[in-house]
Amino acid sequence: MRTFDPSLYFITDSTGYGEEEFLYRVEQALQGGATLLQLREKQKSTKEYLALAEKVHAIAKRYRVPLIIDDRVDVALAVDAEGVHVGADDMPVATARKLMGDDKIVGATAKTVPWAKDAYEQGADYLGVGAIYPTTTKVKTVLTSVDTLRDICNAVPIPANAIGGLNKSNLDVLEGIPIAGICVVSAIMKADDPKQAAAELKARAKELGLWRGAIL
Ligand code: TZP
Ligand code: MG
Repeated sequence: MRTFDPSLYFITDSTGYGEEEFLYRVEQALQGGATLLQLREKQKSTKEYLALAEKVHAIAKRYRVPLIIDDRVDVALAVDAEGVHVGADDMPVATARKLMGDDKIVGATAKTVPWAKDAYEQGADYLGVGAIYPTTTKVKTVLTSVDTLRDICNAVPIPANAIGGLNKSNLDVLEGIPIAGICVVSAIMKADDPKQAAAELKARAKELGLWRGAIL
């Protein structure tokens, strides 16, 4: 498994942006300090997903930030991305691991302790846990309590990140929970200034000591 820093995990959403604006925002987020990047596309054809993934990967490489592809192992392998993220409706973690190999990052979604343990046992390198708050990002999810988030962090030895509705003003609820970092979509993607938004999130999360579990 590659080493990675999940502390500020930026997940993209190209909805509503032309490609140039989208790629600019991704780059701004990396300049602002995002440490891990996920390309998340739900509407694109395979051809479109691949083409965008290649462009995003070229940018991410310049900032030495690993690129994770959401849902699609084939797209991840085709662009030699650093990893893939699988959820409940995607390929099982063990299958993704088998196809990706041991040198790539395989992330998984987990909303309960048994689910988290199962993902870990199947070979997941990290977990995304949420939604902590209601989210405006298009996603099929339910809320996960902060108590469950804590239990998951304590139940598995891999980094677990909080996700869902997180922004610089509502991270206090995560204080004292041994997460490895935070995942955000809109707080950066839809910000007036994505670079500043990423930098502020990073500063706030550091203030709260949310960096403890990071794999560096
Ligand atoms: N999984 C759980 S919540 C979520 C995903 C992909 C979306 C998070 O988006 P936002 O905009 O940071 O609430
Ligand atoms: Mg998925």
